[in-house]
Order: sequence, then C-alpha cells, then structure tokens
Amino acid sequence: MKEEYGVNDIQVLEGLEAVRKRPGMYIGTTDLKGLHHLVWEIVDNSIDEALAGYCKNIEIIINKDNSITVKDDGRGIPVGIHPKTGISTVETVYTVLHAGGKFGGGGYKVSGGLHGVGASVVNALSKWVDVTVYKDGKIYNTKFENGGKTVQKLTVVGECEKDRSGTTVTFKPDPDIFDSDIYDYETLKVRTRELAFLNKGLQLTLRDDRDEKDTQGDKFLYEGGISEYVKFINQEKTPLHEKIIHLNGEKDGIMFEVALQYNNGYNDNIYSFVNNINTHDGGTHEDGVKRALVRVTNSYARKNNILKEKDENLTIDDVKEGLTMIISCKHPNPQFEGQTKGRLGNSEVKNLADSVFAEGYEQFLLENPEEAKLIVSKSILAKNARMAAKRAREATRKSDLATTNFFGKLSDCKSKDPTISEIFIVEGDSAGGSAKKGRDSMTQAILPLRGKILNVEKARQDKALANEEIRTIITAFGTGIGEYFDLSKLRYDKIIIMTDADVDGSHIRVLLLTLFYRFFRPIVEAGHVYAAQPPLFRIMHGKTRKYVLNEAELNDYMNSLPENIRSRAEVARMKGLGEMDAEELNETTMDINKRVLRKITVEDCIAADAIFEKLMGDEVEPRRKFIEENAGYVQNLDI
Ligand code: 1YM
Repeated sequence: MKEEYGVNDIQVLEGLEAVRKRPGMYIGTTDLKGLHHLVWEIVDNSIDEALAGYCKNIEIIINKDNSITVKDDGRGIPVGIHPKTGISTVETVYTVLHAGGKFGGGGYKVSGGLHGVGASVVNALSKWVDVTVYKDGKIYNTKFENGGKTVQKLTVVGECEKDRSGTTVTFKPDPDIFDSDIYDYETLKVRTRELAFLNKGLQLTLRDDRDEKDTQGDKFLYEGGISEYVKFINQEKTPLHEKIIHLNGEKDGIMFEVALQYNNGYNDNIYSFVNNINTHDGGTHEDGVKRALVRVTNSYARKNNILKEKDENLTIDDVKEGLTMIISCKHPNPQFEGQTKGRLGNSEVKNLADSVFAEGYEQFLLENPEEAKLIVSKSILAKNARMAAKRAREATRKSDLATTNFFGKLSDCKSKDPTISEIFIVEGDSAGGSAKKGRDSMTQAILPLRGKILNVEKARQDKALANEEIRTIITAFGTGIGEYFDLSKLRYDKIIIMTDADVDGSHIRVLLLTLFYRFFRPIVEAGHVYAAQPPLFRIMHGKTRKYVLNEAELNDYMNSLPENIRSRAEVARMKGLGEMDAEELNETTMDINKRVLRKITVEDCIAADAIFEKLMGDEVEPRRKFIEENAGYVQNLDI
C-alpha cells in the first residue's frame, strides 16, 4: 500500500479533504441549493465542450437512488497520462483541486487550462463517482468513493463504435455533507431550460427515473436562442410588436448578444448573463445596453417630434416599462464584482454592448415606423405616470410615522427593534380583531385588510400608490419603494400573511405576493416574507384540544389515539381564521413556539413572474388553463 502512495497522491487527498472541511467555500451552501449546484458543476464541463464546438447533446438524469447522471457526446475527457501527475487525465480532472476552484467561477473557459475545476469538488463531496469515457472505439471507466478516493483507476472496460465519443458521469452526493439528498425536478428543469435558451442549437434533456411514469423527460432545444427566451417570458403577455429584436456582435473574443420585445404591461423583465451565469446585479454589459436604449429612443422621439422641444428626456425607467430583454455575454476573462459577485466589471464590454445595440436598434426603429411609434408613445405615457407616482411616493416617504393616519388600521407593536418585530397581514376585520387580542403586543403588529387589495400587475404605479391599503403597507414596512427603497429601514423581521385556507384566502395571498414581488422584491429575496399556516382541523377529547394542519396529520393523530378515546373524539373542520377566538388563534397560528410558518422565496424570479402573469395578467385563457390543469390538486376548497 505504502509504495503506491506518492507525493502527488497525498497532495490530492489533502486538497479534496479541504473541500470536505469547508464545502461552503467551494459551493456556497450545503442546503438544497448546494446539492443542486453539484449538477451544474458537471454540466458546465459538457457546456464548455459544446461551446468549443464538439458537443450537441447533454442528458441529465435523476436516478432512483437520487444519484445524478450527466451524459454528453463531446470528445470525451482525455484518457492519456497527465504529465504533471503521472496518472490519467480523467483521474486528474476528478481528483486534483485546481487553483481556480473557487465558488463563483465556472462557465465559458476559452483560456483553457482551468478546465473541469468543479469536477474534483463534486468528487470530494460525493459518496461515490463513476466516470465513463467513450473514445477511439474504447470504453474507459474509473471509480471513486468516500470523498474522492480512487477505487478503480482508469481502465478499458469494453469497446464501442469507432465514431462514438463522449463522457458519462454518475455521482451520489454525500449525505454526511448535505442537509438533504433529494433532488427537485422543477429546480433542475428551470435551469436546464435556461441553459438551452442561452446556448442555441444545444439539446439538453432532463429525465426523472424516480418517477415510473416519466420515461420521456423534458427536451430543450432552441435554435433561436435568447429570442426564444424572450418569447417564452412574454408568452402570456400581450406584445406591442410581433418581431423580437435580436442583435449580436463580437470583439476580441468577447461575444455579446441581446434580444428584446415590448409588451403592454407596466413591469420590466430584464435578465443578463455572463458565460451562462445570471448577473443579477447587472454590470457593464447591461449598462451599455441601457445607455444606448435611452439615447436611441430619445433621439428617435425628438427627430419624429413625438417628444416636443419643451419636454424632458425619457429616462431608463420610462423606456424599460413593458420591456422584456435578455442580455448574454460570453467572455474569456470575466471580472465579477460586488458582494455576491453578481455584477460584470469588465469596462471594455460597455462600449461593445452600447455600439452593437445602438446600431441595430436604430435600424429597427427606422425600418418599423409603426412599431417604433407604439414603443415610444408607451415610454412617454410611462414618463407622465412616473412623475405622478414620484409625487405620490414622496408623500408616502415624508409622512410622519407618529402622527399620520396613513397607518389606517395598523395596530403596531411596542418594540421598535426590527430584529424581533413581526407584522401579520390578516384577512378580514373579524380575524384582525382576534389577532389583535391574541397577539404579543410587544413584538407583533397586526394589519387587517378589508376585502381584496389592488392587483398591481394590472395597474401603473401611480394608481397603486393612490390605493389606501397599499400606502398603509408601504408606510408600515418603512422601506419606501422605487428609488427611495432601503432594506435597512425595514421595521419588521417577519412579514406574515395570514389568510384563510380557502379560495378567497389564496387569492388575497397571491395579490399580496404580487405586490411584494413588484414593489419590495429585496424583502422577498432576503427571506422576510412568510405565510402563516392556520390549522384545518380541531380535535377535542376530554379536556384536550388539538389542532392539525391537514388531513394527513389528522389521520396520524387519530391513529395514535387509543380506540376508546378515538371513538369519542370530536373532529371539527376550521372554516376560517374568523372562527377562532383570540386564544385559539394565538395558540395555533401566532405563538412563536407553536406556530408553523412557510417561508416565501423567489428561487427563480422568471418562473415566479410567469405564474403571477398567468394568475393575475390580462389574458384570461392561460388562467383558465392553469385552473383546469391544477384543479385536481386543490385541497380544502371551500366556497
Ligand atoms: C459529463 C461531464 O466532463 N465532458 C468533457 C470534459 C472535457 C472534455 C470533453 C475535453 C476537453 C478538452 C479536450 C480540452 C474536459 N477535459 C478536461 C481536460 N462531461 C465532461 N468533454 N478534450 C476533451 O479542453 O482540451 C477537463 S474537462 F482538462 F482534461 F482537458
């Protein structure tokens, strides 16, 4: 044994051990996000192979045991002996922690040399890994166990057709490292689809072998690339012009691409990417496009006298209303900035983005005067509304918390410490009354809502801000909105939506979520929004009162009772919050030691928006379809 272990082997094991000791350094977290991150580390290598022009198909499979298989038809990882390590290149890629293997890297690697950095990280964090390479008529295989210890060196295990090539990797995440080892199909699907949009012509397939029925899986292949992404986002919306504008350019190995289409809505959906990674804080690629968009629109509007001499220029806020836009940049040496590395810093990209966009967009406006007029007129309407909204926002900001009646029906908590304060937004005055009596008035504020709040998906901001309920919420939160938004001013750690477990209740919940998503997205992203889970059943026997959340819990509880008690237990279905008295409401839904809260997250803003649009937007047909398709899943329908 001793002789087989050289200096290299020891260094290798130390490297992978470092990853196991501090996985967060390499994959961010060890929760569900980290678990899914492993998949993308492996898929990244296949995507690089596709960007190099050698791979057309990538398949991702969730196996029955929650291990993951990734297959591609690229050249196959090189099988020869690596000059530096003296072992096969495949094994080197999977066991040597490259210097660049830090969280946040990955993606397009035209520079070479840094290839496959994530593979060794995945190996370090896996119970076992199996790598098969098809190349030159041979099938090669190597295996690792328990955090990357080689249990089978690269060996020829069979023969294949001479023209077949590719790499197949299967790995099982180590349950000692991750909180959960169950993969979520939807999470993988959203990103797989996104990768297909961002890499035109590349076919990605996702399949769930845990599900007996799902044999086909989902296939994603978009010849139109990001144009089709724009179309996808706008599918439930009403576009202002039919054609999707798609522009691209290249300079010094930097590829830049943008696709856009306006719709008649009031929100924007602008998403930018660098090397397939979402730059959620924008950066030079986004800045360049926005600068050009504002300049070209203003100049067109002036030349055609749609914007008069006395009128102020349009700003980015005006021209982005109703805009769906995808920006994608492939850069050999990207510099990511900001605390979460979500911003592209490379200054040379700004002018490239500006010039590619300006030239192409100007031409589009000239060649399509009717569409141009629609777009520019919309921006001018947006500007007028924006100025009215600004006055309204200033009013919400200036209002003095102590003296104003803006607070409407808010019963605030006594504590001014935001880290321990919570606000319950409660459906209906009667539940609001019970909540007020049952709360801990030191830390819990209550805001009762009468009826439905305004649907902000269908209203411009000025109208939304004229709505009293919405103004009360804005003032209560304390953050302001738009350019005045400041997360550090949030007055509550938890914003808890408390609605009935019926159709009206979920409608109000969706309306509130729409408001939060559109006006207070950072609050949702920072994990401050929750849904209360009021109980659905009350069971009484003797002096015992027990509340349970759903039918499954009811059955479990009933089965746990001795027969003589069970037969005498009284089960009542809770009709709504209003039915509970203050004590019951406190005990079941508000008491921090007993209640169950569900955290609302925006895992994927794009997918969330699609659902909001479906449920709340102009088009009736998608809503009808959604209801039809999902009606079967509805539990506890109460009309
Ligand atoms: C399912 C995972 O890893 N595919 C893959 C990886 C590589 C290559 C092809 C490849 C790259 C090169 C030459 C090159 C990698 N090679 C390396 C390294 N799929 C998967 N497909 N030949 C093949 O870049 O020159 C790292 S990854 F470093 F060995 F070249």
